[in-house]
Amino acid sequence: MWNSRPVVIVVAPTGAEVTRAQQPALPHTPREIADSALECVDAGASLVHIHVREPDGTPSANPLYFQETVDRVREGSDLITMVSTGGSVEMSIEERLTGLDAVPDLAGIETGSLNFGDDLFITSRADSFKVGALAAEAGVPLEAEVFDVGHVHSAVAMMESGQIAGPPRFNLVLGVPGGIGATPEALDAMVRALPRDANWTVTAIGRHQRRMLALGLLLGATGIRVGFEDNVYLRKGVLASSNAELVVAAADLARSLGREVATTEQAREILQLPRLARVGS
Ligand code: KMH
Ligand code: ZN
Repeated sequence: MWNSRPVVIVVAPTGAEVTRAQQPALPHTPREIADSALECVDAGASLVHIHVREPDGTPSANPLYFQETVDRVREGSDLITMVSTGGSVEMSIEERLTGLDAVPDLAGIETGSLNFGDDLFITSRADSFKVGALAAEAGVPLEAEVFDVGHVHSAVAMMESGQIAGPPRFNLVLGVPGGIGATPEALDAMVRALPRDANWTVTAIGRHQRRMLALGLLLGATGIRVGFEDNVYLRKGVLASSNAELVVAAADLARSLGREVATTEQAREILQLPRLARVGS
């Protein structure tokens, strides 16, 4: 299903796993994370996927860091703010929920568990229900972060039963060691499991990222994701100098394949998120 709509470019500036030893430009503080996201606006990003860290780079669940990051992004742009409730493999589900306090435009929700490299990344059904209920209470729309086909099935069931409020939004994450692979067959299997009217973004980890994003664009993905959370390289052997450089490359890729790049306003419409209420408008 070809998608003639502009593509939403998502930037994930820091994540929880990458280190400054791997990527010297990795942002740590709320100011650094927000500044890095803001640099990506002119490059073509319309949505920022937020994790926060301690100043020394340790993954953090401090709600004040989420609040400061969201506030800074909103002060400087119309970017859609999305907080992770995946956090890091070390965090309890309670810690993973703290980003919701910032009342972002969107939050992720995990709908299953997997091996995550050498670690376990556990999200029980009860955990998902907790995230779904708290997001509903806070009025924060959700996107399912799915790492395998079973997670898609579980998310669909939770959407149908109302535990995850609609409309259906998915981020298909390919290539986590322990999750589904970054292959055309894997992407096809994930897409086939989606509801017909779903919005879906492609995220791919590591060296197969570019071709999987390209394939997603050709198959009609709503969005593609780049940023240091997923890949620190611009191309083989060349570290990216910034998240913005990765967004520029993603936008070039989209345009080269016949997809326009969504503005923040278009992205809100595509993802069925409320338009921004600006003072005086
Ligand atoms: N850091 C991973 C364990 C998400 O943001 O929803 C979880 C993650 C997924 O990054
Ligand atoms: Zn994440």
